[in-house]
Amino acid sequence: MHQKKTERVDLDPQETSEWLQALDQVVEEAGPDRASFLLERLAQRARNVGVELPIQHNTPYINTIPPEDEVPYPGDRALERRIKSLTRWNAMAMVSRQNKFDHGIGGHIATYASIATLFEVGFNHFFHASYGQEPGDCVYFQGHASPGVYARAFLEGRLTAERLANFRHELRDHPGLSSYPHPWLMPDFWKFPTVSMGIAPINAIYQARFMRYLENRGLIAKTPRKVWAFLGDGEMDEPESMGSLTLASREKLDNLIFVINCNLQRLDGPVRGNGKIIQELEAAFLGAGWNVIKVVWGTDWDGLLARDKSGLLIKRMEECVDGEYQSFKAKGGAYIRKEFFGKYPETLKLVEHLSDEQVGKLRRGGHDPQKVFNAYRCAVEHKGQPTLILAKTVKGYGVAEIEARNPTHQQKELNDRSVQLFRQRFDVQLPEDVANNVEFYRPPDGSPEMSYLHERRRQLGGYMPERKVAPSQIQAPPLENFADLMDGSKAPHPSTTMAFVRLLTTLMKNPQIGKRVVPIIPDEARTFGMESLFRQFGIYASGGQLYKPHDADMFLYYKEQQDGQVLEEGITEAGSMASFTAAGTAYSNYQVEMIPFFIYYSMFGFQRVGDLIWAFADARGKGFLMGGTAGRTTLAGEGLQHQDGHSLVLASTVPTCAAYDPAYAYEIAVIVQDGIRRMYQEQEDRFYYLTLYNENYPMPHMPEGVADGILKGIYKFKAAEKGKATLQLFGSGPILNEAVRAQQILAERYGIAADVWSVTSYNELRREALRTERWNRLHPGEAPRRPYVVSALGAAQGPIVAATDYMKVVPDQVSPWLPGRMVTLGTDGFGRSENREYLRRHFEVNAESIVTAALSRLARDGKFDAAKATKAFEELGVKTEGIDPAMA
Ligand SMILES: Cc1ncc(C[n+]2csc(CCOP(=O)(O)OP(=O)(O)O)c2C)c(N)n1
Ligand SMILES: [Mg+2]
Repeated sequence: MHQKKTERVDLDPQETSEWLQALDQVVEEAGPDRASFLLERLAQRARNVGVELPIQHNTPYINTIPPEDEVPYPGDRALERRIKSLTRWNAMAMVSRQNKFDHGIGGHIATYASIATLFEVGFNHFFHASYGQEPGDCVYFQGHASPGVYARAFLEGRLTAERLANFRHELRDHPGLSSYPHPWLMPDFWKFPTVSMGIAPINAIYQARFMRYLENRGLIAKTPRKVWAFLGDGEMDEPESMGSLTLASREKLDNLIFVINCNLQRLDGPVRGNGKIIQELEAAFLGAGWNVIKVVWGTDWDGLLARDKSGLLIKRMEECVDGEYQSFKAKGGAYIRKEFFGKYPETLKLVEHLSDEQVGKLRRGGHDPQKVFNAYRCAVEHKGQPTLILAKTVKGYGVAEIEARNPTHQQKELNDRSVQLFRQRFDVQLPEDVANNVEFYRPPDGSPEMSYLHERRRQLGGYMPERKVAPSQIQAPPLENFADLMDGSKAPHPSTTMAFVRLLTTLMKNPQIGKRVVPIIPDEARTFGMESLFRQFGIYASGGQLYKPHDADMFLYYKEQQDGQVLEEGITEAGSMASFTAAGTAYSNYQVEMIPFFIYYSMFGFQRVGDLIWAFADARGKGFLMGGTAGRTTLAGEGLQHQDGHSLVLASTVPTCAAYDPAYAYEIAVIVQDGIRRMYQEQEDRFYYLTLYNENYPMPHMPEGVADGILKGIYKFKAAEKGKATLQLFGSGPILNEAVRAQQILAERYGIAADVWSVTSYNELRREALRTERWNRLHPGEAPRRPYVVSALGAAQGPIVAATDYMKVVPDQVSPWLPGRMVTLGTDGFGRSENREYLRRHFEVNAESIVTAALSRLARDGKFDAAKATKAFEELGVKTEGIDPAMA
């Protein structure tokens, strides 16, 4: 039995000391590399003879880069400090002033106070706005540190004082500044929405991966470009933050640098009061295969560590938990001397030459430009792995009274005394009146600090952040290109999913735009019949295919290649969405327009990764989300967790998302073709969501003159065969076929003529109607305009029965403009494992339910005999006393 580590006692201190001395001697005489080699050999031998080795995923709680490996700081520290102090001042002034003026408007002081050095070293030495003619680095700025980014842009002369004064006032006559990084609100400035915690880390990982994809496919030039992601330590608790770490190491993304601002606090209190967040994250990232650089202590500590021969200083550093580290900063020098150094006489002695004030000011690594610079330098030079920098900082750094206090995150306003202390602390050089009135300040042009600042940015290729849009490079192929979708199907008939795969293949073969198409699939290609893409276009694999696939002798084998086009993501909708985001915003980040199609189980889209989709919209992303195996009754067998009856409802909440529920192949062709035209040719900031189903049925030939209706959301698909219709039937997706069957039953068995309409998008119909209604409301003196849904129906008579494989609220979206006419049938409630016939009967969306709903309604209107209507339920097998599926 091995002894547990905690129970181990030193049985022979003499022997221990000899081993340690031997090691010291090797280090001294042959250097650390030799020592490391010997230890490795020893470990190997130990394992071979059955000695249990402790798994070590932590290094000591000190800086990863020893002082002797540092290079001197290349910049002018004094000038950089003045620039940083002014940025701190303007950021603080911006938030504080605005909250005095407009109480409760919000903003954050403490976060930027902690991250300022981490940003400034980057701005002065690392963040490239461009590499020659090529676009530069992608920098994800920690969202609620935005005041500091604005303050710097103000110093650079890119934002006016008026603009700063209008922080969080975006709806006035003058332009304001958005609270957080939102490309939607500041399209010339912000590139990456980051403030929803967890979005930046996952998007940054996939951004770095997509950069490689574009390089490997020859679509962009290879440059030393990096992805920098500045993240909060609290933020790392989000599952999205750490969920894709191994992708980054597997893909050897040495173009990716995470900088985690470890200020030890989140909103309410300590991130890990009882532990150490830096050590926890180090272990996790090391385990995931990252290069980890810890920046724990500032230069002031180097001397103390060097003088500490007892080893007790490191021991003390290791044994304190973050809750204590927070208190040290909150309570100041005397407290630190007593509680930290005072634990051992040896450590207390180390600081006897320092005053309490000096002890209080012993800096943490993330506030020391020398340490930060060296960490960034090593990160940028590191090859073969992504790098994580763990920078220890103080939340609310330098802001008296709130430094390291639990409520610091929420602090919005500073009193006069705090403002003056802040000024002294950072030695902010300002004219007196500017200081007293807490005004914004930019030194005159030509002053040393302004010249320095501009020169640094010139060296780094321009200012950041800045968002630019490439001129349109894409022409949508004409509809005729998709003839096989337009001309109707022959047996065996396809599903809309199969029709889409044909369309995608056609698009990918298009000589002009084919190479820009990015199919993204989270391990679902076979479900959607897309495996043929693997062989035809290759699966992207940065290292190529290192094995012979077992199916190599088959036509459609599993082909991985370095310039493969398909992103086979594995089972991660969040990761796939992050790829979709990188691809759908490449037109601004790389000046290359890409057309992503993300094909997934519709149930696991909006509901699972809705926040990532929202951020995609904010980022003005373009592309097609394709919700496969859609429809609560069309996806047979799979049951409650898979059957989607509400993604269209969720899609309707995203302003730039045009959502469609097509029934037939030609509808898909029309929507996708026009989508490419609008998004790329016309450069509209919108994207598409299309449902795709797996039911096979005949695809009709596209009728004349319906394209406009398909795009706007409704067209008449099949007029009543005999007589003038006194009833209208709306259908969408495969349920349109049920409406057609209902039309037939109504005519043959009940003598009622009905028209059938294909409703491709209630969402779009509603939006258009709302726009029209708004115009009418705002122009009471002018002739009212008619919403499209009303004019499309024209003189069509009678009530409307709308049936959908989605919730009733989807068709109900248009009922305000069709007052009193709509009867809606939909799939509210939990799904079931069943076949389509039973599912549609259960949810009351089959043809029989449509017929009985129509008769019931006509009877209530006095247009049909009530007794006959009642009997029809029995005749057609529609239960009247069963349980309501909405709650079943
Ligand atoms: C998904 C999500 N949940 C909650 C919030 C609200 N929120 C904003 S900042 C914050 C605390 C952030 O702590 P940390 O990441 O440590 O950043 P710090 O300000 O300490 O640098 C929270 C909870 C959010 N923005 N996003
Ligand atoms: Mg924090």
